[in-house]
Amino acid sequence: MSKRRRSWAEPYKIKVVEPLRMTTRRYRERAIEQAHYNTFLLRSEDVYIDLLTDSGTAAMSDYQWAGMMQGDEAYAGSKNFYHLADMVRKYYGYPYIVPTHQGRGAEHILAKMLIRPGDFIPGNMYFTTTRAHQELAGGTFRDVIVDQAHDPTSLHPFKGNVDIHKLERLIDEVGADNIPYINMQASVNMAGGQPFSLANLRQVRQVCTEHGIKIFLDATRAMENAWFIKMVEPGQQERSCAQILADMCALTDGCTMSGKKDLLVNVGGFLALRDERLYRKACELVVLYEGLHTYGGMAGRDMEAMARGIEEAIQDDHLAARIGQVQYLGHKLLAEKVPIVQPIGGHAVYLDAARFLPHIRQHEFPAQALTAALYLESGVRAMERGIVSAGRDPVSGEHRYPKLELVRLTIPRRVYTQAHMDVVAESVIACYEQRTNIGGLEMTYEPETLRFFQAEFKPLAAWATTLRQEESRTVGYRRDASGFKI
Ligand code: PM9
Repeated sequence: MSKRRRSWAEPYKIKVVEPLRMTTRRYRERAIEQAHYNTFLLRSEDVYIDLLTDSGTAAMSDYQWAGMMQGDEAYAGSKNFYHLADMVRKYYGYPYIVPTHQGRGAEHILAKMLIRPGDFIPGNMYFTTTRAHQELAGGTFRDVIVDQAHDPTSLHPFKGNVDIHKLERLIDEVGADNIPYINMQASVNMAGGQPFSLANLRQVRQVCTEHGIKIFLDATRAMENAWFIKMVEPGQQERSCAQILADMCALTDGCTMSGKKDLLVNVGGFLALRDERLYRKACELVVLYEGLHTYGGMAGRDMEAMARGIEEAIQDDHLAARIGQVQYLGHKLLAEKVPIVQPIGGHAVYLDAARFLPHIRQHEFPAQALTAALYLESGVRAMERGIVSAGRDPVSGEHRYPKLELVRLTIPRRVYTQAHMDVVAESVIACYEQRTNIGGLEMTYEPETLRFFQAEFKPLAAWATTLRQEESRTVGYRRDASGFKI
């Protein structure tokens, strides 16, 4: 038999399709101006290929849709809740679950239960909603991720790892009594979708057990993290992602979950716990903020889709194709020397806006400007993950200046084909070739919390002039004998 490497293909075929709309450059100029240069404020109808997020954007299977028809919409004790709880026990191993409307609902309840004003919460890099809930509860987030995570060029295979010395230093500095838990995020989002290793999690467990500190896993993309462990960590290659996920969870005290990512559903989340006393407290809080403890803001049909999604999402062939598609796009960009975060992560390719647009200073929002430029170029929608997302320091009120100034091209699960990835790569490369024409932005409206969602911008004077000159260029997509062209 030939030893030649064989291609992988998606482990499904397509039954239902949703048409996409192409637009002209002139149309997009108006659209992005009306959206105040913030891709969150665009109408989705005006987007060609939507890589804003992998959150709630997956295509469900026929098995999941069939489950939607079996929604038990009883106020209390829906059979779908029990199915979901069984699946969480089977694959994640946590005995207690409290459904929530999405991940931040679980983060809110966890923070309210465990954080006292003045506490410190270490984590392997911040995530926007996670840190916001920690701060709302009176806590302070402390970053204990390895330094390599802040370097987009470092090829460290586990850039999601905790730096154990940083964790121990924090314990020495503030005292274990003031650290209710460490937040251990899988596939670290703001670092580029970077995994942690099982060996690192074991070390964290050891330190936390010594000091009586809990570990809460942000399991939003834990299955994708498990895939990287299987690929890279010594001794894990023959194991299934399901076995690795079980090991990851066994080392933790519970998890918060946004089911909108790994779990192939459009809405929903949960908080999972080992401790019965904490579970009872969470049940009290969920009825205040989300809904009864057997639905927590989700419809019965949505819980059924999630229960079925868990079974599908943990399959090795699904994860191979999902992450394979992300890698495919990343390698296309690397081949053209476009600066991206390496290693390529699990759910997205991250453009390194600092190296892409070195002429734009960070306080002129280079990553935000690049998302606008990419949309103008081709109708591809991406998300800023830099200074705008980082927000302001609650004490000093100053911008936080993150080392990473990134644009995230986030791939929804089971939605786009490799041909879409080719178009995206061509669009990014076209922007890269014209990068000196892209200018900075000025923020004209700034919400107090999670500003990236609704902030408004306008181009700085120099770029505004270039944009006006470009107005005569009505490029868009058109078809010629060789296919679609930009
Ligand atoms: N992540 C994302 O696009 C959606 C909202 S932020 C633009 O990446 C982690 C690691 C996440 C996450 C959401 C949440 C919150 C928690 N942890 O959006 O509330 O990536 O379901 O989850 C988004 P929900």
